[in-house]
Order: sequence, then structure tokens, then C-alpha cells
Amino acid sequence: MFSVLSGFLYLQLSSLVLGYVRAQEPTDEVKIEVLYLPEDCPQKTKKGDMVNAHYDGFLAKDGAKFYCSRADDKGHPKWFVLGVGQVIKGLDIGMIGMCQGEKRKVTIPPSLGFGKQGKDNVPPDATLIFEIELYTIARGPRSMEAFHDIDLDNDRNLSRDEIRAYMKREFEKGGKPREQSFYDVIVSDVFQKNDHNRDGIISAKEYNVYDHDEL
Ligand SMILES: [Ca+2]
Ligand SMILES: [Ca+2]
Repeated sequence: MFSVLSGFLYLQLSSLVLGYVRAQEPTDEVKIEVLYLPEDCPQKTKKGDMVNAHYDGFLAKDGAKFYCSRADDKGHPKWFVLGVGQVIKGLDIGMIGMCQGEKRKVTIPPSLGFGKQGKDNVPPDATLIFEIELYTIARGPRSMEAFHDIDLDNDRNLSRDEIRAYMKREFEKGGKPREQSFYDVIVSDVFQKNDHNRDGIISAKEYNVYDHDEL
């Protein structure tokens, strides 16, 4: 009887706590709590997706808020590519498998946050808590299927125009067309980070740099 009951409780709990994702050491875990899960979830975030989210960061020890994406960029939610180091590691891990509209509370150990150094308002060795609301998932620029979609002339190289056109198509698909300057910023950023030999094109090799770096 007892074991049936505890099994039942365990199921209840596990529906609240989605899971612990392991990093190198058992203490280096990102704890994920799902605060809100939409009924309709046709797509879940995976590494390499372009995601759009708001997140607030708090220090675990006293609850002080050290970051709020709503205070940045005129309150627009942040766009970034998930799982490739554009945000701290703990967020890259803690935002995998998320539905559009889902809200999560993610607890991040210092080793997957700002480490021994800390940063700005984050003191050294701080455990961080993020409250995240995910708005949009777009197929990121890192999948090989996307590469073929971007490479309109099929020469296995991506030009600025091809990347800009792709971004535009993706954002318009999501019903959120943006100004020209918005795409300019993304395209420059993409080239800054990925065009390693600075020849003005992104080769298949430069594009695919994260493929062997699974979390
Ligand atoms: Ca091309
Ligand atoms: Ca290049």
C-alpha cells in the first residue's frame, strides 16, 4: 500500500519537476521547474533553434533581482540561438525542450552561471534563479535542413543576402516582420561570429561548427 502511494506521489511530483539535466558533475545540475505548460505544444525547443523569450534573473541566496530582459531593448523579448553559448550555459541547458508559451523557473549553479568571477551585480560563486517565459521558437540558422533553405543558389556557401532573405522569411512566417535595421544587426552579428576567415561568406564548414558539440 505504502509503495503504491509513494509511487503516486512520485508521479505527481515528477509532473511538477520536469527533470534535472546533468552536466559534468552531479553538483553541476540545472534544476528545471515548469510553472506553466500550454495545452497545445506542437514544437519543443532544441539546440540550434532561434528562440524569443523574456527572463528575469535572481540571486538564490537573497532573491535580489540582478537582471530583467524587460528593462532592456525597449522591453522586447530577447532573441538568441539556443544551446550555442549566446547565453550562460545554465540557460542553454535549462531552456531545452520548452514549449511556446511555457514558463519555467530554472536554478543554475555557479559553474553554469557566472562562476567564481561573478559579473556586474552577480557576486562570485552565486547560484542563480531565472524565471523564463518563452514566446517564439523559430528554426535556427544551425540546422543542415536550414542550410539548404538559406543557400538559394546551392553553391554550399551562404552570402549576406542569402542569410538576410532567410531571416526575413522566418520572421514573416511568425507574423512578426521587422525593420531593415533589425536584420542588418542580426546579419552583422552572424558574420562577426561565424565568418572566421573573413571572406564575406559562410561556408558549410563555418556554419556547421556546433554540430559536434552536443550538450
Ligand atoms: Ca549560396
Ligand atoms: Ca568564410
